[in-house]
Amino acid sequence: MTVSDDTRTSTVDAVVIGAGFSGLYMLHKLRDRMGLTVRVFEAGSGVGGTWYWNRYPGARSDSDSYVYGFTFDEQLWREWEWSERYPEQHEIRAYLEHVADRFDLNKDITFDTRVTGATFDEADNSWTVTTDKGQTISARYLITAVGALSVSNLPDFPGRDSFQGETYHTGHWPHEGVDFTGKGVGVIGTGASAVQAIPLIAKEASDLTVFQRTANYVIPANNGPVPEEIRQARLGNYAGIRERIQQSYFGFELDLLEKGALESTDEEIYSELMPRWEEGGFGIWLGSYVDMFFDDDANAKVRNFLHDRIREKVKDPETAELLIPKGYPFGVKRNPLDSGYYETFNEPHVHLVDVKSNPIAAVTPTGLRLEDGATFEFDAIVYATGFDAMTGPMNKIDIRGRGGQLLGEKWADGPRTYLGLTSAGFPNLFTITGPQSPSVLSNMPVSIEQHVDLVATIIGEVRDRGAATVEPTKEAEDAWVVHNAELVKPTLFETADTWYMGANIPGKPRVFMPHLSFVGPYRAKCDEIVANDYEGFVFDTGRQGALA
Ligand code: N01
Repeated sequence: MTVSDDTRTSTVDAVVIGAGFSGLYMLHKLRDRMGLTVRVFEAGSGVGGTWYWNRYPGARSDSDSYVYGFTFDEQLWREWEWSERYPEQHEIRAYLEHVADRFDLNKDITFDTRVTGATFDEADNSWTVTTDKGQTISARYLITAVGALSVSNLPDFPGRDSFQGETYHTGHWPHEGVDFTGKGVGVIGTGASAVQAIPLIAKEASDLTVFQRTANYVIPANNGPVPEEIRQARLGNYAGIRERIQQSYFGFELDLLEKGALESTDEEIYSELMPRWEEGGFGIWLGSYVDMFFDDDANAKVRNFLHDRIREKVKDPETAELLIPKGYPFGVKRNPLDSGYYETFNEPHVHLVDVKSNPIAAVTPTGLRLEDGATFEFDAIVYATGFDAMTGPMNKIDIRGRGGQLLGEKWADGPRTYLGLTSAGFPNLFTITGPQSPSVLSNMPVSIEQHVDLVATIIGEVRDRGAATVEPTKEAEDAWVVHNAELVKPTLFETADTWYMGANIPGKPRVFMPHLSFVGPYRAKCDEIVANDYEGFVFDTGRQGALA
C-alpha cells in the first residue's frame, strides 16, 4: 500500500517519527527488508535529524568518522569517503541525503510535518497519529526516532524577549548561517555546542563574552585529514571494525585499561594519559582508567592531569582557574572535544564570566544583567544552553496508551521502560535510543543500528505469531528500572548535575537516564531475551481489527 503525502486520513503498517539516522534506517528495514508499508513524519524540510537542526559554526561529530555511519550495508560503508577525522555537520547531512537517495527513502517521508499526538485504540489495536498539518493516520506500529537531544532548552530568563539584538540557539541555527563580523556577541553556556562554536564566533566577533555556569573538561579533538595508510587499513577491515564496535562498551574501538589509576603512580598515569591527550578524542575518557568512574580518589588523579593541561593552554592564571572544572568528577558529564577552545580565551577580545557565583538575573533590551547588577551589551546573544534531553522529545508528543494514559504522566518521576525501547501499557510503541538504553553514552549510529534491528525482529515476531500487539510486562519494566538504578549506584555519575540526570531543566526529576551496561553487554542482554522466547514481552493475538 502506498500513502501519498496529500492523503489526510490513511492507514499504514508503521509510522516512524523522525528522519535522522534512526528513522531512515527504520524505514529501510521495515519497508525494504520486511515488506511493511511505512510513513515517516519529519518536522524539518530534509533528512538529518540532529544534523539538520544543529548548524552552528563548528558543528561536527565527536565520533571518528569511520565509525560514525551505518554498517548494515558494506557497500554503503565503503563508498562514502569522509574528508576528516571527525565529520562536519554539512558532510553528515550530505551522507544522510545520500543514504536516503540510495535506498529511495524520500518517497515515504512527509517533511515539514510534526507529529503532535498518537493514541492507542484498544478496540482496533492500532495507533492513531495526528500531525500539525491536520493529517490523521492509523498504524499497527509506532516507532519514535526522535533523537535524545532534539528539544532545545531556552532558559526562561526574565525579559528574555525584550532583547532588541539578534538571538540564536545553537540547536536551531539559521540555515543561511550568521555573520558575526564586527559584532559584540554574548554566548551563554559552555557545553559541547558552545565549545565548538566559540572559537569560530571569536574569529568574526569584535568582542565576545562567554557566560559559564559549569566549566567542562574539554579534550583536544586533534581533527584533520586521516592519513591514507590508516584509511586503507580500515577499508580492508570492515568486518573486524563492525564486530569490535558492536561488542565494545561505547561503540568505539576503545578499551578500558586493566590497571586502575589508584594502583598507578603519578608518573605511570602521566605516561598513559599524555599519548591519549595528544592523540585527541575520547581515548582519555572512554579508553583509560575504569576506576575513575567509581572512585573519587582515582578520578582525582586523572583530574589533576587535566587541570595541568588547562593551565598550560590558558595564559591568564585567573581565567585558567575559572576554566578548570570544580565540584564534580571527570567523565560523568559529557566531555566536549575542542579545536582551539582554551586558546580562544587567550585572545584580548574574548572574556569569560562566571555565572555560577553570580547568575544571569535578566535579559535586557541591550544585553544581560547579572545578579550583582553588572550589565553587558551585545549585538547578538547565542544560547548554547542545550536540550531537554532523552525524555523531552517523547514528552513533547501527546502519546496515549491503554486507557488513555499519557506517556509524559507515566514518566513524571522519570522514564519507565523495558530495555529503553518499550513501555508497559503502550503496545506496539518502540523508541529508538530511548532513555534507559545505552544511547547517549555510546557512539549513536552503533546503538541505533542495534535498536532498529531489534525492533524489526520483535515486529517480525508479532507477525509470525499472528499477534496483534506486543508490549512489556509491568514486572519486566519494573525490573529494568531497578536494574538501571543499580547499575549507576556504585558509580560517580549521580554526583554531578548533568543533563544525563535531567539536572539542566528546572523541575525535571533528578534521575539518571542512560543505561550503564553499555553497548556490547546490552546487545548480549537483548539477544538473550530474544533467544529466551522474548522474555518480558507479551504477545497478544487480541482482536486484529482492520490492520491485519
Ligand atoms: O548542551 P549542554 P550542548 N544559565 O547541556 C548552560 C551533544 N552534542 O548543546 O552545565 C547559565 O551540554 C549549561 O550550564 P550547566 C553532546 O552529547 C554533541 O552544548 O548546566 N547557563 C551548559 O554549560 C552534548 O553533551 C556534539 O551548568 C546555562 C550549557 O548551557 C549534548 O549534545 C556537539 C543555563 C549547555 O550545555 C548537549 O550539548 C554538540 C542557565 N540558565 C552537542 N542553562 C558533538 O558530537 C544552561 N546553561 C560534537
